[in-house]
Amino acid sequence: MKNLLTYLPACCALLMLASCGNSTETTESTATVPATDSTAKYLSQPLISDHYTADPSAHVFEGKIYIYPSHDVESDVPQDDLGAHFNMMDYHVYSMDSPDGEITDHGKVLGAEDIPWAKRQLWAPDAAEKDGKYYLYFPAKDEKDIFKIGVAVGDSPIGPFTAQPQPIKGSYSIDPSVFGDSDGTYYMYFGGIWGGQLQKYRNNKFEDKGSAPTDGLPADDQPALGPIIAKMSDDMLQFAESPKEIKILDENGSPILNGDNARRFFEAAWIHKYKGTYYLSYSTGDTHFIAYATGDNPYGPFTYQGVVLNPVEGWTNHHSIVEVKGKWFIYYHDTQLSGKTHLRNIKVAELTHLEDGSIQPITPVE
Ligand code: FUB
Repeated sequence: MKNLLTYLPACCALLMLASCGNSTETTESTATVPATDSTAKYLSQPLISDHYTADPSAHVFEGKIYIYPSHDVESDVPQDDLGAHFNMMDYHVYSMDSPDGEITDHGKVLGAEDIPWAKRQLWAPDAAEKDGKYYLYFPAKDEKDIFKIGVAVGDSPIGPFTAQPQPIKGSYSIDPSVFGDSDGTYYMYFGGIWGGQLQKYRNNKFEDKGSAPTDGLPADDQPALGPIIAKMSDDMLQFAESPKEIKILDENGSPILNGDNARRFFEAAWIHKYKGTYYLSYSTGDTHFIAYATGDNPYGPFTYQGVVLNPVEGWTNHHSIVEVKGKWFIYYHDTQLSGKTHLRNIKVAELTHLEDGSIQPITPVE
């Protein structure tokens, strides 16, 4: 009975989705299903409602918005604190002419079966364009259940993408995001703690200190782990340097500490550049914020500034920030359609930089 009740919201959502008609490749940006919490007031409605999507990385390529999310699926893997139930096996690509327009599902562009080294858990991806080629970056667990980051190459933003036979040399952990700076240099930011395994590494070396989510984390009065950055090689297929840890500092110039859960880095690093300043935004994980810190170069250090996105419905919070025709938007996800942490739906909202360069915090649900 308990199982049935647990699955009921998702089943209802799916039944209602089915009744929305033949779930075509194109979906209206206005959801036609009711909220799982009928009293909740959502800032935005799900962009996709015929399957589950999360961790949306949005970019403008060739004048159009392309979105590269995770493809959430139900699976028989039991829930745990390492996120084993996030057992995704493929990626779709979506496009929109404008953030308030229709969204087009371009279908599956890469699956675990196409990636020689990947076994399971295809988590949050990102994409980049260079010289007319498109690169889809993704984390996945290998045969030994260790997260690595791979890349697949295509000739168009919607693929098809062909995976490289091996993961990027020296890559580890999850949540790659690739930022192309105005001087033509590309950098990958990556890393995530707990199930994302970042706490198992120091100075790029694997040091397994146990299997609990917090084993390997610094003590609470020590600097928190930061996201990792590496410059990409000219061919975008490898790191051009040894990855480095990014420092996130507080207002006094001291490192944010591991015990400062409301401000320390957890996962989902994303960079955008606004008026010459680099904005590093990231999820604080168990406190569920998208926070941001600013710096004057891609490597940081970055100084904590505040919250971009308050907690969404669901446990995870993961976003991207993109400029579209002079306006800024945040793509994010919540669990409005399913009520389940691992079955999410992507959304979009406008983001405002205030006169002083700070970001006006967004509240996704009230
Ligand atoms: O989607 C799986 C994981 O959940 C992502 O990699 C994390 O950022 C979190 O959103």
